[in-house]
Amino acid sequence: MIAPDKIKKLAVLLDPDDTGNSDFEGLISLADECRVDYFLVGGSTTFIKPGELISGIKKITSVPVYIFPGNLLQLDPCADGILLLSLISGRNPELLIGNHVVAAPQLKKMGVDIVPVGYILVSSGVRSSVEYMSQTEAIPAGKKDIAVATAMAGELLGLKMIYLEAGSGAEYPVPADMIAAVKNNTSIPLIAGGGLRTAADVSRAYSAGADIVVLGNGLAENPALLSEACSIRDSINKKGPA
Ligand code: 1GP
Repeated sequence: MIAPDKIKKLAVLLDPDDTGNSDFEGLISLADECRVDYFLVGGSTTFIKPGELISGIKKITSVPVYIFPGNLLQLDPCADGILLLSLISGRNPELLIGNHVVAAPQLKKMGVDIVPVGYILVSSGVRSSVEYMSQTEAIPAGKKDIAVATAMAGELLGLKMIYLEAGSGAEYPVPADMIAAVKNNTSIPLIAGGGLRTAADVSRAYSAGADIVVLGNGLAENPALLSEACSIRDSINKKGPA
């Protein structure tokens, strides 16, 4: 996944719990037409196993599907890969190493692409579901030096990507100056997500240095955002690296 090839990428996050509520088929077809780069499946408050949704995605498109696990119930061999998240902004040992120990034998057997990711939660003002579910504290949005040091530590520990996360449905996305500071001080690919609702939000995240932008709730509120985000990605990629 996600080679450090300087090409901006777009990922769509689908939560199996929302399968009955949303027009996922329409969204998946649109994502296929727009040549979205990845689907992420999962979430911190997901209670339904992801297998059925992953199979449904695979009937419609060949876009790779990565599990974005909020808990150990969300592992599934139908996926192309898994973001092996270590919640490095927090100090919950289960989410730093405990769950990984439990899952490791199954992960090895699954034979899918496993991407070790340093997951950094940033506060967007209101306490997010992921903060509550993970029993961790987010880094304050104004403390970019802490986010940078955390990302640096993740890179030094050998993690392959950093995910700067404001939390699903966050009121405010991760500030652009924090994205830029993390990007300028690390050399692994950077994912940004949480609370991105407009084309301007997407543009700002890419311009600040995000290699991959993740859209979730914003698409349910405004499906047109998907093609707008793809156009922004394509136009930046056409211009080439800054
Ligand atoms: C959440 O970063 C993802 O983990 C996407 O967030 O649903 O707010 O787009 P949204």
